[in-house]
Amino acid sequence: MPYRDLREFLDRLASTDHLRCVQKEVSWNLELSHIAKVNEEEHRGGKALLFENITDHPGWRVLTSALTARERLALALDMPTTSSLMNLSREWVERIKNKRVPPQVVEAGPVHENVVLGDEVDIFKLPAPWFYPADGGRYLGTAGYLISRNLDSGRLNLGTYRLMMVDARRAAIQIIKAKDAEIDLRGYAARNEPMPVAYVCGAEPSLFLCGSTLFGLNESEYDIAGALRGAPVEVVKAVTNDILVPATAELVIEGEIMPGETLPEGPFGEYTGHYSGKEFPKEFINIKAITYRNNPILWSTTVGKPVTDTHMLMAVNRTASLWNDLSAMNIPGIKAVYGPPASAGRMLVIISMKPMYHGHSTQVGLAAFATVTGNYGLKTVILVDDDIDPENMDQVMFALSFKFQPDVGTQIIKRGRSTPLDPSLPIGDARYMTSRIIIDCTTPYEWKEKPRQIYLDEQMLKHVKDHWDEYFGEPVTLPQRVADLAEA
Ligand SMILES: Cc1cc2nc3c(=O)[nH]c(=O)nc-3n(C[C@H](O)[C@H](O)[C@H](O)COP(=O)(O)O)c2cc1C
Ligand SMILES: [Mn+2]
Repeated sequence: MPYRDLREFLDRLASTDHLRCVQKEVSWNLELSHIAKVNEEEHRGGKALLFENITDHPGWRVLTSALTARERLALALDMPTTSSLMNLSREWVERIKNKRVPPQVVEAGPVHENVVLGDEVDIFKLPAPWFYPADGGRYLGTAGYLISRNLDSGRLNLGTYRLMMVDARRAAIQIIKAKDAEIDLRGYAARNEPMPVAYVCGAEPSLFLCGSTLFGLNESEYDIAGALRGAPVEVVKAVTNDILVPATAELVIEGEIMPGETLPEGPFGEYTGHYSGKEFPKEFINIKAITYRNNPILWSTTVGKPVTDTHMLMAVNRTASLWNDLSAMNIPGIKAVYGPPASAGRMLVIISMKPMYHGHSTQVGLAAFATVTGNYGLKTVILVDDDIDPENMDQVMFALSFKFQPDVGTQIIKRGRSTPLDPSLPIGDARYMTSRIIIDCTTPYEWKEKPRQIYLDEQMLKHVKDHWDEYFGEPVTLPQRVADLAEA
């Protein structure tokens, strides 16, 4: 059964021992984020944290680290907690393949239990954390998403763009060039009209997972989230405009973005492990209303240095969208695709494949860069043979060490689309373009005589496993990969 709201997901985390509630008073000013970061780093993803007593903000709760562990990402997608990240991505691809489930409009929802309008609005009453020392302000939107409508097609877009509080009724938003909401904004700019928007902080988890995934410009993340969770998302009309918002959202900020009007925003400690910045002025939301549930929860993520839940969820959703795009190209021989969390699933990916014709591996590398997902900021594609598990870093290092020749195995591509947050590029406009590299560790198709890998003898392996407890008095606990490497 899909989760109705964020609370049902948290109940599931609590019942599986994945949630810790923090009752002690905690300051929004660095303390909250630092507790979350230590929790995430010291305990391999830690547990999800629900802060229930935040200085200056009685009645509010803040959720962090919701998706920092693989098991919790699996629970968010209602998958077995034993699933690997790559399995989760594969399941994602299957669930949304040729399937869209539009949202269902309902009359009313708990998101409107509390409505604050006009001059009454003061976003500094919301418990937004100050995350890192050199940040430019308090970030209200980290695990949130902006909903905007395209004037030509009418489609509603959900996009996760960071949101910094500026003053009582203004919040600056970082919508990077050519993101869907920026394209939507161009339509309003042509008419010199403000773009009505809503910003959601905290709802059923598949919405956040989709809000931070690149789909085509004309796709509504609502329809994809519906397919991913297996039921339509229930939405209600916003109070002050015609945007549809999740009926069970914890907190929604309604307002308008005026094209061309900008404010300083940032710096902010980003997922690249570096601050990014004030160098680009940003649009801002002129806030008209705030609506929230009783006993509300603000969902936040620490972003920052890998690995946080931002990196974990991007490993799953970027791998899924890249895999999905590659599948649509009908290239044979691709076995698995994996963008590891430390690369946020997007700067570096590993693809396993079986070379079937001359130039096949180069085709796969170039195809990855040409997809909607890969085109945006992907720098490194590592190609490995199909007996390497891309999620097993020992096996990937083995391939890089013993199956890779730097001269013939490397191809460099220039002038691709970059993310302006990439700290390996000089600050400024140079950050919009990146080079790319294919690191090809596959055994060349054209080699007549191929080096022979060692595989265990299938029959003897079975015999040994079957008799394991006779040798050692306990059942077999061999690593999965020994079995995977046995020659089929
Ligand atoms: C936690 C988190 C924060 C993000 N912050 C931003 C941001 O500030 N600006 C941005 O353009 N993209 C940001 N992204 C990436 C976008 O969410 C992603 O590119 C998404 O595809 C945007 O939606 P769109 O494709 O509908 O434009 C963030 C992703 C995550 C997971
Ligand atoms: Mn989109």
